Amino acid sequence: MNFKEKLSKITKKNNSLLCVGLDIDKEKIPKHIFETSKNPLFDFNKNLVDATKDIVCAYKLNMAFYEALGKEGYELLQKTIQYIPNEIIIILDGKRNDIGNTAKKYAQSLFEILKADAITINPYLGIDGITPFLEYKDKCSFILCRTSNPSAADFQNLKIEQTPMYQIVAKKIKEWNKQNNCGAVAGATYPLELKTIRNILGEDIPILIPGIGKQGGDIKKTVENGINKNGEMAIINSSRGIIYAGKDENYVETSRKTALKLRDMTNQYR
Ligand code: OMP
Repeated sequence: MNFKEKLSKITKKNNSLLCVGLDIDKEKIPKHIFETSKNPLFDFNKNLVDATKDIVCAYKLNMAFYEALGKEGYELLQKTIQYIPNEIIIILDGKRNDIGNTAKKYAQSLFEILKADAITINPYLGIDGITPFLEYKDKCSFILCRTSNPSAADFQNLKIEQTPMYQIVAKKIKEWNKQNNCGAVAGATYPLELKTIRNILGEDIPILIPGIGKQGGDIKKTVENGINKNGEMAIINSSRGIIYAGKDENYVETSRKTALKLRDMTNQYR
């Protein structure tokens, strides 16, 4: 099964566009877990997966949070990936890219060693840095188009012959999608840009949309502007807003409630 088939299947099964971001942070995890568990970080992830696996279409693991833990983090990343049920999409968010020779190693590491279904990459180096990722036909490469952060416009809105850079990237993504395995990243915090990106990409290219929850993106606009005509092809991510929603012994229930509410709200606007 290729990425899009897998995405469509799980989106329908769990009736969900929601992606939970497992961005592990020792400072933010409820303190009691360190007293009650021998494996607190893995147990934290495991409990969140158990509590949300019937209401999400994807989990996104941002590599920075795992790499910052050193060897322990790499093992945690692998163990968490293994624990996530096969039917759910795993996105490894490293925003990688480099010259072709090096990009090939990044692609191998993410798709073959870590077994991601999808990854995030940076388009700044152009097509030869992107090709090694697109060689994995059954996977998906989400290319940064218009990011959610406050200074995204520094470069992404610069105009080149009247066209903002992020729109040029969106057009390129469409052109690069010959094997049906490109996606775009567009932040929920910029719904107008998101709408423009969906219009450029058409119906078939998935958009990974972070920026809901802690970054304050508007859910209604995000869904309406990000989905295709079938109400699909948008993966809406929230990390801190869900996984650190609760701070006490009941954190798992609190995270589930928060995720369920977000899943249902997104469905309301599909
Ligand atoms: P929260 O703000 O905690 O929901 O986390 C958002 C997650 O999405 C983090 O892992 C970010 O690194 C990531 N992200 C953005 O926030 N903005 C973007 O434009 C792109 C990403 C991403 O590629 O996932």
